[in-house]
Amino acid sequence: MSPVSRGFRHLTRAPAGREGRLPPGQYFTEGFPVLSAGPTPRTPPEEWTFSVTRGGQAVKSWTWEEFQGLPAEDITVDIHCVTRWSKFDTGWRGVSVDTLLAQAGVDAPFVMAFCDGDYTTNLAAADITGGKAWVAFGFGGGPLAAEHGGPARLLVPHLYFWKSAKWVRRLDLRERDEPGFWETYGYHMHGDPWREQRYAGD
Ligand SMILES: Nc1nc2c(c(=O)[nH]1)N[C@H]1C(S)=C(S)[C@@H](COP(=O)(O)O)O[C@H]1N2
Ligand SMILES: [Mo]
Repeated sequence: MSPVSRGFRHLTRAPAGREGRLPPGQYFTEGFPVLSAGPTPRTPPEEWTFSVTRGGQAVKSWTWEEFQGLPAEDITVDIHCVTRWSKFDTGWRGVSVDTLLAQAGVDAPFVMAFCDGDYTTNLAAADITGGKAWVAFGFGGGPLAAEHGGPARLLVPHLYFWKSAKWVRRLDLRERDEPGFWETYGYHMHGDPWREQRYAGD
């Protein structure tokens, strides 16, 4: 689903005893493929902000320094790309979306994530609240590499990984669910790997 892809060597079955962690139609990889629909944006920290808007109206914004001061968590999760690779036990550090929305003091049933580089993806608010999603800025004990979405990306591990928007800069809360970048090209509006919601109609 992307013009840029590498690291697909060594797609295998899950290691013994861990088969149950592989959703249907997925393969196990120890690598960490990079999937980006365009060039890697590089926003310097002093220009970076993260914003929550509602219906496009400004609600709350954090500078990089302010964002680093928010309570952060270490997260270890399996991730599943719709191109069929899954990676187990990935270790991240980030701020819970619950924390961000609580500080912003807003609520709505749907969210559109906006990124540097014009990528978007749609999510139900219920899929990114209740301890299910983070804005992650760390990976593997260090900063998040630019090709993997640094300085910060959305992490929504229970949905296919295209919902985990790299270089995320804004969450817009909205009343209606509208398709983002890949969803416009026929990918599923929800994207649950356990229900194999790859394409519209799945
Ligand atoms: N901004 C942005 N976010 C993105 C993408 C992208 O092209 N642009 N690709 C998505 C897809 S299809 C996947 S599988 C993951 C890949 O993340 P990775 O490159 O860190 O493995 O990022 C998702 N988030
Ligand atoms: Mo993907």
